[in-house]
Amino acid sequence: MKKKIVGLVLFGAAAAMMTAGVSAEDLIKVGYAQVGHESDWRTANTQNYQDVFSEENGYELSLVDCDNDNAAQIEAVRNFKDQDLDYIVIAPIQSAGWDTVLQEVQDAGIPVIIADREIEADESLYDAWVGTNTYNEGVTAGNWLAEQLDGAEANILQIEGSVGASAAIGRTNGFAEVMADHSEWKLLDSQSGDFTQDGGQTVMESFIKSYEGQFNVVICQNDNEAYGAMDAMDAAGITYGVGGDVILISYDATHDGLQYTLDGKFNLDVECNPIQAEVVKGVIEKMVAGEEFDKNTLVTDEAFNAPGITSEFATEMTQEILDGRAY
Ligand code: GYE
Repeated sequence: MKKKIVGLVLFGAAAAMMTAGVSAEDLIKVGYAQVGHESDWRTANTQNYQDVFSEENGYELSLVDCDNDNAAQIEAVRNFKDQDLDYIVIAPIQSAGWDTVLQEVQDAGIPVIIADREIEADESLYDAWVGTNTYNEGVTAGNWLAEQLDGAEANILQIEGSVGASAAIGRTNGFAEVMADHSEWKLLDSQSGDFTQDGGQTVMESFIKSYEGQFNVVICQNDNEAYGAMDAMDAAGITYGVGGDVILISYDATHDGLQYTLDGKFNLDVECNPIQAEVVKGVIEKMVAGEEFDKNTLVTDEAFNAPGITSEFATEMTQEILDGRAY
């Protein structure tokens, strides 16, 4: 046992020496065109990339916060190409409009990994994709609602994510797929809150003006929008969550979202895992080594509901689950 520990210490020291010996030219240069800083999910995702693509791990990361500006993101990718970085990772703000710049990057011979969201482009224009299945997340929300309502009527308000983002499109379409089987459900309105807390609050305030007393389900396509919607409902004296007038469903399952789920303020939080950088690094390592890699890697998610709710589609939230979260 003692020997083993000594061995580990020596290995650690050797690894540190090796790291110290890595010159700047040896670092693998990765550009990450990040969406922005619109949500807690995004903050966790950025932090995860900074932790994983560290100099210690052999990388020089250029992370550009594109502030949810599609044109700025395309420009960032073009700059990465001009700087001749080794690998380019893109979390696409919009799903459309990528063909030209991807072709330019391909012509320059730089491998591209699409991460987090999806794009509407031919698969030949990028090398790999790593992300979550937001369509399935929408289906999960729908299935859970159907199970819980068990035939009762639903008058639904939906606050969508950013217009044109695959995460919003997927969640909207997945939920709509389930809704199509429920004539007792009515979607009163569905508007974009841009994946932000302010956006969620503004949309909810206007929903309350138009539909007060008429709705019993609110679906927010991320946790931050749900925090804004809660503020708007609090101000209007509308109760939500377990025992409330309104069933509140959210997506992301970031730390605070899960705390609200544990507290019974969210009925359901459908997870979307932001911890994806290690998977992207794995793909890049295979590319560096000239090994085969998966074209598409799905980061899996689950769903969590408030304590006391039994569901085939979600896990009951506990303090233990919350304590075990890394973000
Ligand atoms: O749900 C939201 C973020 O693309 C899956 O973007 C991601 C979404 C996430 O702003 O909070």
